[in-house]
Amino acid sequence: MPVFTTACPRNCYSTCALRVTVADGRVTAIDPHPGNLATPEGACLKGLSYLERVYSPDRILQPLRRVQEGVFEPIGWEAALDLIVEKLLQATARHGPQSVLYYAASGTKGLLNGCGLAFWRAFGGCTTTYGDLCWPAGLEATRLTLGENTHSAPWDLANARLLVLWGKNAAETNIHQMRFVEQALDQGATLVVIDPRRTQTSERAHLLLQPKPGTDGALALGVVKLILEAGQADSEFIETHVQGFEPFAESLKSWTPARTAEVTGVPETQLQHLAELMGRVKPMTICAGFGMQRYTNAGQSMRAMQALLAITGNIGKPGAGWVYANLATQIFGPVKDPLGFFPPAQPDGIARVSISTARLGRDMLAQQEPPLAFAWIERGNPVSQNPETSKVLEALRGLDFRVVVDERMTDTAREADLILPSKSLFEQSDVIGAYWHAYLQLRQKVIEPPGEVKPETEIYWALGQRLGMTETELREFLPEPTDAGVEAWLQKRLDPFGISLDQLREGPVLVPGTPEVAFAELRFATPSGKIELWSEEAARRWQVGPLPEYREPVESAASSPGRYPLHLLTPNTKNGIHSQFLTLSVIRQFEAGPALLIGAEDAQSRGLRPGDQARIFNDRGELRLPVCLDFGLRPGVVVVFNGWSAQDGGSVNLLSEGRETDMGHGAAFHDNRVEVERG
Ligand SMILES: Nc1nc2c(c(=O)[nH]1)N[C@H]1C(S)=C(S)[C@@H](COP(=O)(O)OP(=O)(O)OC[C@H]3O[C@@H](n4cnc5c(=O)[nH]c(N)nc54)[C@H](O)[C@@H]3O)O[C@H]1N2
Ligand SMILES: Nc1nc2c(c(=O)[nH]1)N[C@H]1C(S)=C(S)[C@@H](COP(=O)(O)OP(=O)(O)OC[C@H]3O[C@@H](n4cnc5c(=O)[nH]c(N)nc54)[C@H](O)[C@@H]3O)O[C@H]1N2
Ligand SMILES: [Mo]
Repeated sequence: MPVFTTACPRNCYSTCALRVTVADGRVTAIDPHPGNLATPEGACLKGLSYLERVYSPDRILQPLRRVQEGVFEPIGWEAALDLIVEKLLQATARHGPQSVLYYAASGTKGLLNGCGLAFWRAFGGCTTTYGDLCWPAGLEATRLTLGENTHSAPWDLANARLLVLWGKNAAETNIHQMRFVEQALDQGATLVVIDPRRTQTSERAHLLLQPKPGTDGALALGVVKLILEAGQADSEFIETHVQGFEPFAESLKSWTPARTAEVTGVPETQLQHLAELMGRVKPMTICAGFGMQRYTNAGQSMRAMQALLAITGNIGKPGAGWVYANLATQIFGPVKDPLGFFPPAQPDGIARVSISTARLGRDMLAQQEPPLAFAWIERGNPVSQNPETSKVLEALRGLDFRVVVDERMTDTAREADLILPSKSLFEQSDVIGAYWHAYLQLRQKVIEPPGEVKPETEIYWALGQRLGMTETELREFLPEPTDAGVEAWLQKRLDPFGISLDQLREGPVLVPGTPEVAFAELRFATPSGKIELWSEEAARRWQVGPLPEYREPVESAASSPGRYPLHLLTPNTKNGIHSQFLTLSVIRQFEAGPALLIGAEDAQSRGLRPGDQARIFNDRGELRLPVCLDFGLRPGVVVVFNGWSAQDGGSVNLLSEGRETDMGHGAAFHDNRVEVERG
């Protein structure tokens, strides 16, 4: 039976290499691929569940047209494309091409994703979004401090003597990283976890700090001050490689242990303990997750955390450094995007890049000259995943026509006039990068698309032809709609790097020149060439202080006391990727459905018992969910995981506000306070 090399393209750190067995045109087994040294254990439950997902009866296999709310009926491709052309021409005749919104998010990785925006440019223009739901505050904070987003090879973690998993729940969101954490622990390393809740990751920790949400910046500044006072800074390293140390040290005066403890809620003894470890134990790696950069003060917090590495000289050495996101595989300029989920590139007047992803609903509603009339949504589920669901719904419902390209019925697809079926990972080849390891991988076509499914590039090709584009024009930005056409298109992009598709068919290939240890030469692509604690650019570009400073999150106990006393966190499920996988029966065995996680004291004071129905609300909306006691939560913090559908009752973004992070145009999902009552 044929066995193929491929890789999981989900928006997830691990981006596992896979070996897939195909029998009679059907995928029958998914096994580990030893060629990816970061993921030798192979797929997690989600990856294994493709055996169900790809063949699931829930999959959409033909275009569907909405006949009334919630009711869709099949429509042939010819009629579907005719209808799209009619509606596009209507919209452009009235308001011009920028009345078309093109929205794409992170449903799958791949170089071919770039064809979407290229098509809408060739169409004559569109309106699209800037920013990103996922990681940009941390990316920007890292770029400002270290000059670029890179980190040491995943396996270098095993060399750390002190490991800090800060706002990162690797045991559930980057499962393969735990292998290297375990290796470090076996060699006697100390593990610190910093998270307002206890997680599967913190079970392995020697020290768990549970700060108030959104106070990590204060925590970092307070600990820096303790390390400096103990005389444990690495003066030589600071002198040679750090910009702005003196004003930074000066700025920390007010961060006494007492004040740090009060702001963060972390007891002074624990602050002392952390400072003592960080001052003494080397090398130290900080693995920063994406959780604590979903706040209005997030970029500044991430800069403050990096200062801990700078003052202790923990950069550029084995086992030391900052592990956030590794963009080593971003090599395909000018639109550098092998992940295919960076914000659309350069405003050029044709693509009007005017809508903030974080404020999608509000900005769509506010859009004039021209107003929006038509939306094309692919690889995204904004009704579920973008902040402020009620505004997103209002904006979508106000349009004349909506097309959604997806594998299955989602909260967003339900709003569509026309749903177009999308391919699965096994049904078209593409080249994918990653953001944790530095492997380029081939997501290989191993089966034919089922039913009437067409990959997006083929949909665009057919649509382009109907709109009067010639084959020569289409070839400018699209692969020809055949397997050979796709392969030729991909090979052309790989050529400059001396990598062949045949090589990728054998196994993953490390991007040439990727270092094992990041910044080993201690050269930084910042304006000063040093690690920048003082960043003029931060101040100029984002109107924050040039030094990392702490500001209260917009919604915190201190800034909005009283009415909404509970802080709502909405992290990721272990067995889903955002809104994906959660409908599958194999996954449902482990993820029962959405629930409110609440600590015993907070539940008791509201008369709530396990299994009761709770109303979780704020000024933006409400949810009704069963109560589940969680003894690992910091008091005052409640949790509802993101990704559950409206049908499951889990539209958690009804409660969040469309609000950007302080830098990078990210979404401040966790800057969110609620009250809970029986109901
Ligand atoms: N409250 C709250 N909200 C959050 C977060 C949070 O922490 N809290 N996290 C945020 C983060 S980090 C992220 S990255 C976003 C994710 O936001 P999205 O990227 O919008 O969410 P997903 O559910 O991963 O995927 C969107 C859709 O892509 C579809 N899809 C998958 N493969 C393909 C394909 O090949 N073609 C097409 N056309 N469609 C495909 C899937 O079926 C799915 O419906 O959510 C954000 N939302
Ligand atoms: N299983 C699974 N894996 C995934 C995903 C998924 O949906 N499911 N999504 C992928 C994507 S797109 C992303 S962005 C990554 C995200 O990967 P992670 O960053 O690990 O995930 P999150 O769940 O967003 O947040 C991590 C932790 O941050 C904590 N946190 C929240 N607020 C704060 C705070 O103020 N301070 C501190 N110190 N901690 C805080 C949360 O409690 C949570 O445990 O995971 C990727 N991998
Ligand atoms: Mo994300």
